[in-house]
Order: sequence, then structure tokens, then C-alpha cells
Amino acid sequence: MSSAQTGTSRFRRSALLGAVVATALGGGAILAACGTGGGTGGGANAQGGASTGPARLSVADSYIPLPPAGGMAAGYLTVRNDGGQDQLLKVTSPAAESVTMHRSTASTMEQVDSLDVPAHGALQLARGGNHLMIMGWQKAPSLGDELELDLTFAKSGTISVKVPVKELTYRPGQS
Ligand SMILES: [Cu+2]
Repeated sequence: MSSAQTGTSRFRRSALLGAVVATALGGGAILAACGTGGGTGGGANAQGGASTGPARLSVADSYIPLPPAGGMAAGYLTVRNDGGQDQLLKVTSPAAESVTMHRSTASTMEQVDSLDVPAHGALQLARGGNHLMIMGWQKAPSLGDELELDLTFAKSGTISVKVPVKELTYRPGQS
């Protein structure tokens, strides 16, 4: 977990967090709990029979909306699964100090320790839903950059993807 960052730097970031994410996600009121919590991952998807067998994962539609002035960014992608159930346990990046997983609920969002990848289904990280929060850039990202994210799964190990930086308003399916 994020042992390297404690105390004052973390505190200062959370002051910035509201404004930046409000811009990125297009709504401010839901952000009060962003960055707090933890330990509540998994659970929601406990189906029985279909979850056996090896997972067969692929990552698609990944992008990072350009963060203002190198500030905190969101990250979105889809993990497709043609096999048995798996879990996303951790995301890191050589380009950033901290990547956390967040889950959106009806009225708020919270940091989680894992996200389920259902058998023969997909884990979607998308605007308004589950997402990644990326902060502490080594170098401020620019449009067109491709940033590495390393996704670690319970059964499938680590999958590295190159994620393009897109305009703030980009949505998958646009060119
Ligand atoms: Cu969040």
C-alpha cells in the first residue's frame, strides 16, 4: 500500500482533489468521500458455478483524461474475461507515485482494495462508475502520451498496458 506517502503531502493533495475530480467527472457533490475508506472490495459478485477455471483476461478501451497541470487524473479501462472469475488487486505505474482503485456507489465513492472481474464478463472502469485515481506524476502528462499501468490480478498475475492520455472530454468510441 502507499507507505511512502504520509502526513503533509497527502493532506495537501486532498485539498486539490475536490476541484480536479469535479472537473474530470463533471459533478462535484459526489466527491466528499473520495479517497477515504478502503477494505470494502469484492463481495458484490459472489456467484458460484461459473467462477471455476482459469481467467482469460484482456484490457480494452483504456484512457486517461488529461489532468489539469499535472494534477490528479482518473483512469478508465475495461478488463474483459473469457474465463473464470478473477480479481484486480493492485494497480501501479512507473509514471506515478500512487494509483488507487475507487468504487462509486449511488451517492459517493470510496477507495477499495480489490475489484471483481466476473467470469465470462467484464470489469468496467468508466465515467460515473468504478475508476482509477492516479497522482504524483513523475512528469506532467501531455495529450498523446502513453502511460504504463501495471494491473495485478489474483489469478492472472500482472498485465501491463500502455494507456493513452486523451482530452478531458474524451469518451471511448470517439476518435
Ligand atoms: Cu474516486
